[in-house]
Order: sequence, then structure tokens, then C-alpha cells
Amino acid sequence: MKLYNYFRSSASFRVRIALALKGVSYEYLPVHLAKGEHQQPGYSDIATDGLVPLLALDDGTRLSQSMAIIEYLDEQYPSPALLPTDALGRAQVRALAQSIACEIHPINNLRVLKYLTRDLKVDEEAKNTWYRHWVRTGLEAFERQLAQVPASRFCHGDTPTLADCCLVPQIFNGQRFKTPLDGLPRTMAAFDACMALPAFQAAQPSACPDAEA
Ligand SMILES: N[C@@H](CCC(=O)N[C@@H](CS)C(=O)NCC(=O)O)C(=O)O
Repeated sequence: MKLYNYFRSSASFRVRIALALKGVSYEYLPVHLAKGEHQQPGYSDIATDGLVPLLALDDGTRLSQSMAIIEYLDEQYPSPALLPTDALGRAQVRALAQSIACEIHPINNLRVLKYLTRDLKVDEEAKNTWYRHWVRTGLEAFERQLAQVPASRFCHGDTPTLADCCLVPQIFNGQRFKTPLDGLPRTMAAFDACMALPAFQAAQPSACPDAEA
């Protein structure tokens, strides 16, 4: 398999975590978002949405959307499972994952931030305030969601799930933009538990072949 991705991309990071947890090897194909490589012919010809990640299977089939890719991987490589065996648990994990992937990430994406500065002429500080506001608001909601279920080592239970695959990249991104992360005890405890695992460390941006300082 080949994974088109970018070291700083949160959605790519989610998939890298899932692949690392499952011990699935793949070819890392960097697409430099900051240089606009995702919009250039070559990549935009194969990626219908012009986004990363994109997983190219051995038979040439291409899969987009990190959540769909991770669920595909979970079905193809069932161990370790990234979704609970019970329907309620799966719904709870997907709700946590989607509160990051659907509520926080889309409004803080590169193209959204670029539109704020380039087209709406918002200055850098206001753009960063926008970013921090939505990440902080979203993580507070995530913390409240976690508080509704019994305390556990990870977001849900004692093994990492799809929710942790989404949480960890969002925290990395939040830290990069200096988002306050205090007062989120369950969220940050799950983050710390994840980062103690070799799979999460191997998938982190600084460990990627295209990493930059
Ligand atoms: N919902 C998509 C989001 C994909 C996405 O937005 N990827 C970002 C990087 S994290 C991207 O390619 N951004 C390019 C841009 O915004 O121009 C997924 O989960 O895969």
C-alpha cells in the first residue's frame, strides 16, 4: 500500500497511527501541502478532493477520507481492533472521533486559514485567535463527552481506538498553534497514554520522512 500524506497533516497522522498500531507496512509518499503540491497536476489528478491522506491499495484502488480509511483498515486487519465489539461502544467511539474530525478539524484546515488571510485579509494574529478559539471550544466539548463515560486509560477503554487516532493529531496541532490545553484532564490523560506507546511515537510528525523543523 502507498499512503500519500504530509508530516504535519492531522488527517494523515490519524491514518499513520492506525497503520502503526496494526503493524501494517506501507510506502510513504509525501505531498508538500505548504508548497501546494496537493493542487498540482499529478496529485490532483489522482486525488479527487485534492486532500491528503490518500491510500492507494495494491490493486490500484484509491481511498480518501481518513475515517473511512481507518475503518477499512480495521476491517482488513482486525487486530488490534480500533472499534469496540459492542454497538454502543462503537457509537461512543465514533462520536468522540467525529467531534474532532467533523467539528474541530474542518474549520481549522489549511485552506480555511488561507482563505481567512489571503481573501478576507484577516491578519495573522486574528487567524491564530480563530484557530485557538475553535480548537479550545471543541476540546472542551470533547472533555465533557469523555466525562459522561467511565474513566479509562484511553479515550474509550484500555486500548487505543479510532477516537485516540483522532485526538492525538488534534492535540499536536493545537500545541503547534499554542492553544491553551489546561483544564482538560481526561483528554490530556488519554493523549499522554497514547504517546507512551511506540506506535503513536512512530507516527508523529517529527518521525516522518518529510519532517521539517
Ligand atoms: N475529512 C478529511 C480531511 C482531509 C484534509 O482536510 N486534509 C488536509 C490536511 S490535514 C488537507 O489536505 N488540506 C489541504 C488544504 O486545506 O488545502 C479526512 O479526514 O481525510
